[in-house]
Amino acid sequence: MTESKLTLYGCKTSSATNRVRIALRIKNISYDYIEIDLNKGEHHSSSFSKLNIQNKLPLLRHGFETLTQSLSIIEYLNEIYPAVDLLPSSITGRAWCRSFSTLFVADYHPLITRRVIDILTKFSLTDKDIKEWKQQWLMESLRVADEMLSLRLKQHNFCCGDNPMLADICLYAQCESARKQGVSLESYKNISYIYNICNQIESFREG
Ligand SMILES: N[C@@H](CCC(=O)N[C@@H](CS)C(=O)NCC(=O)O)C(=O)O
Repeated sequence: MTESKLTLYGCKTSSATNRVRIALRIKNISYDYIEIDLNKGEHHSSSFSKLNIQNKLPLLRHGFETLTQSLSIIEYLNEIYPAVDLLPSSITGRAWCRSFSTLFVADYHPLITRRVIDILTKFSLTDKDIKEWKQQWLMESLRVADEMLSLRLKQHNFCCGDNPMLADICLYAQCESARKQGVSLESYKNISYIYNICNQIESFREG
């Protein structure tokens, strides 16, 4: 099964796609990439709807399997390519790593997605209102994450120890979204620390 071709459908502006691409690069997995341009609405095309009824990115095809949800995709990749583990070895470590990652993926990122912004726009919100909406949820996510990290960064460079893992990937992708929306990371000391280290690692930087 691991020999089957991997194809990732994503968009270069998509934070959820970014998570999966970072994981693929850290694990040095080769894959084909198909760009689905969210700006052009290509995720609503009938051909893409046939692949993902939810019309969301990313989507991974592996052999006959079609997977959605960035977190599940990364966990799947982690299981079929176990070298360079993206989860801690202890049970509590794994639980914390998943919990921290889910904070972004389930609680905060959905609030600033295109489908939500499209609805807000229908309620006559201005561009300025929308920007403030996005910034407020990005800042709230960073505030919570920074607090959660304050107890953990005493001896380590990354969220879960000495190597970048799922939690760092999700944090980094959220930081990239924040920066694109003009949110400075400077006041989030723990996050800035990890972000700057990750930024020196090629797998994290877009490419
Ligand atoms: N929980 C999903 C979120 C997927 C998602 O919302 N992706 C965005 C791009 S970052 C998307 O496809 N947006 C299209 C839309 O909101 O209509 C995941 O982590 O994969």
